[in-house]
Amino acid sequence: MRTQVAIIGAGPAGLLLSQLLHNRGIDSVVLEARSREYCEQRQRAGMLEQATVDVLREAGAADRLDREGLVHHGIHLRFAGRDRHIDFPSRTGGRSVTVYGQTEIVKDLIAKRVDEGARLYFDTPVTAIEGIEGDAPRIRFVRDGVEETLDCDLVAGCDGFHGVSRPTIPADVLKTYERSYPFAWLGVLADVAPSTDDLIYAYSERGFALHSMRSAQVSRLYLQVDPDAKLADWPDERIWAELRERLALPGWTLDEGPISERGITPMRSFVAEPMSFGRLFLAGDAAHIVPPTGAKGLNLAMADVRVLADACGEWFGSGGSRDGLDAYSDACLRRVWRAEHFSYWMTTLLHTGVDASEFDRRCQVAHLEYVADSDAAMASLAENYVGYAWGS
Ligand code: FAS
Ligand code: PHB
Repeated sequence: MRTQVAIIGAGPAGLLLSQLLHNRGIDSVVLEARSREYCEQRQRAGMLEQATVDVLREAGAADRLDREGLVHHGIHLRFAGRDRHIDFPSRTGGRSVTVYGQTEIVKDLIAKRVDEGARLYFDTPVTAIEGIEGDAPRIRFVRDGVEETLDCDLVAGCDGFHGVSRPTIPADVLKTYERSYPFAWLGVLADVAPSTDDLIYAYSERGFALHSMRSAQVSRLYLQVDPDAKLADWPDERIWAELRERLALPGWTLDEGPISERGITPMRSFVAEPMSFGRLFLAGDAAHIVPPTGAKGLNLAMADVRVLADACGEWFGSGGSRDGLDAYSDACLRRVWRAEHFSYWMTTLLHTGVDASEFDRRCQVAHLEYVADSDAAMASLAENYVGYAWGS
């Protein structure tokens, strides 16, 4: 088999890249280890920056997003019996965000790629990437139990944190940066109308809680838990009791309902540099991970892919310029590091480690008070949350 761009992974990064390349007349093959059903039901992100909405529209994959996405004009910071709503448009020159589940983006992109006859193969794990330092990379993969090969001009490593792409970059070239956190998130989907208009980010002595949503009928909620927490220790009653405690505000009640999905996500900050080597280009979680507090993971992946698609357009186009590909890593990393810092800042602002001292806790509340009472601080949070203009 042969193609121009071999894409490893059919998460949001790989699927969007395949569509953007197709729109630029560039052929690709997507190889995905898991099943289509697994990819479509995997509960993850839910908050889209405007730039992400724009690139999905550019890809021609935003019809349902435009119908069903929930535009949000701010968030609530809730702590010490206070609730401060931080408005985005008035603090960012009119910008907002959209709530639309990553599962829905994956479904929309898969449907479009299949409609357009894309070579998109599920249950097809890549086992090796060869020849990235030359001009004829080769991918080895397994399909129906048989090893096959795919020859290509470029390889896009969109295979997430645990994929095979990043380790293909030589150890003496690759540099990684990492921070782990002494807590994780327990996330649930509940069949109950959200009890809030905009998302609530709540700091409490008992730990962080987030009230998000997926639609007018489905709530998405998260609790800070210990890093080694087990779902078995969190029956529904305990989840709702903890959410009620941590989100509590005089005069406000949390509506409960049947929990349909639950999962525990570890919290980590991670960056791999460079994001490219020879003919291999990493995008999305294959290159970087952020704690979900800043709602940046999915948005970073989409931003990487837009840069890569433009660079591929230049290289495969009439000009044949490799400038965009050579600049890819640095162009992405500037945005990645800004999102890494914001995600770290939001996480440490709102979470207390179990071993936090009284001094730490009092400083944290003072920091929250400052953010809630300072227009400058709220403007800074707002402009980071709604996302950065491309290339900034
Ligand atoms: P993905 O991990 O989504 O996709 C990679 C794909 O590559 C997978 O389908 C995998 O099966 C495939 N793959 C791996 N190895 C392969 C191989 N050898 N061969 C072929 N295919 C292979 N972000 C937020 O903004 N908010 C959130 O609340 C949030 N929650 C999250 C919860 C969890 C449990 C996780 C893991 C992540 C969460 N994220 C969140 C971040 C998440 O949304 C990612 O940023 C997003 O999925 C990144 O997309 P991709 O880079 O496409 O990687
Ligand atoms: C979500 O809706 O899944 C979500 C929203 C905002 C976050 C994290 C997750 O910061």
